[in-house]
Amino acid sequence: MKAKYMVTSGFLGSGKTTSMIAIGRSIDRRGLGKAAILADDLGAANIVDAEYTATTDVMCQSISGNCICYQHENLVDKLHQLIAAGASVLLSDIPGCGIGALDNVYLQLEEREPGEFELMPFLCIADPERIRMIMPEQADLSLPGEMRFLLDAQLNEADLIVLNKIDTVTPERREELLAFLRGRYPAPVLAMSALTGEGVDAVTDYLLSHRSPAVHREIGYGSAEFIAAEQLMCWYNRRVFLEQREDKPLDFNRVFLDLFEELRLGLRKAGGNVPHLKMFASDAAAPTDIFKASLTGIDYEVTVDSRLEKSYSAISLVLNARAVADSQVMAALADDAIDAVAQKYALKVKTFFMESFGMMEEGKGNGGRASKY
Ligand SMILES: Nc1nc2c(ncn2[C@@H]2O[C@H](COP(=O)(O)OP(=O)(O)O)[C@@H](O)[C@H]2O)c(=O)[nH]1
Ligand SMILES: [Mg+2]
Repeated sequence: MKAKYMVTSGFLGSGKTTSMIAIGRSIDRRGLGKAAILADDLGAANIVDAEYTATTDVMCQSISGNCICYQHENLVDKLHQLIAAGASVLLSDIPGCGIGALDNVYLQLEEREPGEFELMPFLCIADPERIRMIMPEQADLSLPGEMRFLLDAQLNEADLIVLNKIDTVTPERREELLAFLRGRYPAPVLAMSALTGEGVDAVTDYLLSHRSPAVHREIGYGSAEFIAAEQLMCWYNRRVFLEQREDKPLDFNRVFLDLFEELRLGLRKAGGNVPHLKMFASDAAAPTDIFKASLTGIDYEVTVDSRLEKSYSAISLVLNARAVADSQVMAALADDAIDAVAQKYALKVKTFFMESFGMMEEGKGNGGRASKY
């Protein structure tokens, strides 16, 4: 039987990773196939989503360095590896600040690997809080107005829209949000909570029983508005090893939550924001003891998805920020935030990996710029 393949889009923090895990579990639990997740992100390595997904019971692989839109051969290679390992339903995401995967992934697969995969509906995950920005109220969520273009284009690109996080809204509000989405976008709209599982089986059944028409939709990919939005974003990935100076056991949950607060303060001072800031840490000996948390904007509470049960005298932390800030400003304020908690908890900090880059910034690769003079 041909393997099924799906791409999930949706704004930063809307719940793409959580949804793929929930959908994957729904498939595996009900014996509808063998699910596998291909976690995609920008940056070279040390990606929270990939680290976290690997600790779940769903089969997974990661693809990093760039969006799956721009690495066709590598994508096809990874999909074949998952199929060889027994997967029959392949779920992958895109990094959450972008659009264009319908053309760059689905249409490319149809053209270059005809008949190889059965393309499931191109899914867009919508967050009840975030879509307030594009609803008539035009809510100001301390994010630049340019982000509205991305939210809108992602929803226009979809074959299926899923309103996620319905556990966070009243039934009346849910109906309002559904009516808005149904009135504005061409795709059918379903609702679920990837967290509680409500509606997940119905979404999964829809995805498994429908196919993507895989036709181009004009959504302004590459337009001036697209570039204006992308130019505001930076990616920051870091791995640090934190060691208590006297080798005393420490509750690292507290350290990480303080670090979130330091980063929030730094971003606020710099006039920036962070649509998604994630941290992951786990026990080296038994990766069942996990810290995983997200902040989806400086005005929100931190969501702790998993806390460490045990104390440690040293632990390795992966920190990913998808921020609205200059990349060097982000790097500097992250340094300050880490210094502050290191001082508070008497920690020695060893950085094993760090990268910080603007989405459209020059200087990421080789090559210089000729002087204008
Ligand atoms: N309350 C609630 N939180 C959710 C739900 N789905 C995801 N989240 C949380 O939202 C945050 C971002 O989720 P994630 O899957 O990492 O988003 P992504 O950036 O789109 O991949 C995490 O803290 C999740 O636990 C949901 O259905 N309900
Ligand atoms: Mg994710």
